[in-house]
Amino acid sequence: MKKIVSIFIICLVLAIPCVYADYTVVSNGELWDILVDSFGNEYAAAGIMGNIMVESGLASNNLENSANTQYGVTDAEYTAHLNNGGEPYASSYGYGLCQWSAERHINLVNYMRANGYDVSDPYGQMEFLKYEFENTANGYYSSSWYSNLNGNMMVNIFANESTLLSVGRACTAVSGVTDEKLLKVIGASEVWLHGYEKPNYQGDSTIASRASIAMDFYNTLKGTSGQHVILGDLNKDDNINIIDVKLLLQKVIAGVSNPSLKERTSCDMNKDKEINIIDVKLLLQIVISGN
Ligand SMILES: [Ca+2]
Ligand SMILES: [Ca+2]
Ligand SMILES: [Ca+2]
Repeated sequence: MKKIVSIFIICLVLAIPCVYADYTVVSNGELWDILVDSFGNEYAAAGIMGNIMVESGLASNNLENSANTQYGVTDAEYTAHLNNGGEPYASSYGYGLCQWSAERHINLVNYMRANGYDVSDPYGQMEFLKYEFENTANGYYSSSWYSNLNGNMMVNIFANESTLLSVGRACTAVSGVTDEKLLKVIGASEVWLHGYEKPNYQGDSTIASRASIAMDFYNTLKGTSGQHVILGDLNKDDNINIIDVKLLLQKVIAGVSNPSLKERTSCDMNKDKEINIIDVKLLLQIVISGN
């Protein structure tokens, strides 16, 4: 009998029509949650966000503005072109949250396609960022230890607060900061700049401006990680209801063997890194109980 009731509920839920929301819009808080989840602490998240802000203005469909002019194409039009399978003809310019350019622009497009993402999906881009971080050798800052860094070392540095603090303390481009937490943010921002982002100019003014923005993000968002992405809100309409249950059930029926970052942050109700019928049950219970 219990089985029959369960099957009846599944059929009922699957019969509900649903509409997907726009996945390409990401709030500062949401990005903060994603980065803290990916890199393990708020200093790294702030350091990365300060850099990304300068690169793209946190717009995940942003094609470098000089390419918009050169090719006479808007960010939305170029994104649609890529999503329709077109060649990344503007690849010598930056695209996306980190303004990936040249072969990294092409690698991003290939990664997003291979993993079923809209190329401008901020979750997919943050997943690519982590992938690139861990799999690509980095560092050309030949006068220092940055020249020897690779992706895994970068991950370890971000996870090591004492290293971030010592880099922040040694940073002469930013003066007057004594708070240890802010010094760690400065350290994360600088490691990101020299070890990963590597823009053409990495001098004091670049270091200082990016660290300043990173500290602003830290001061605004510290202590709020995990509060911005609504667990169980699969269609991102800021509500949890039966439509989300349906989407999760469909996902579980289709099978999720290796959950993506987006799937983990929105679907893994019991945070056991697996997405299965237990998560559907937990979400259904929340919807039924009304909270
Ligand atoms: Ca643009
Ligand atoms: Ca929802
Ligand atoms: Ca789970």
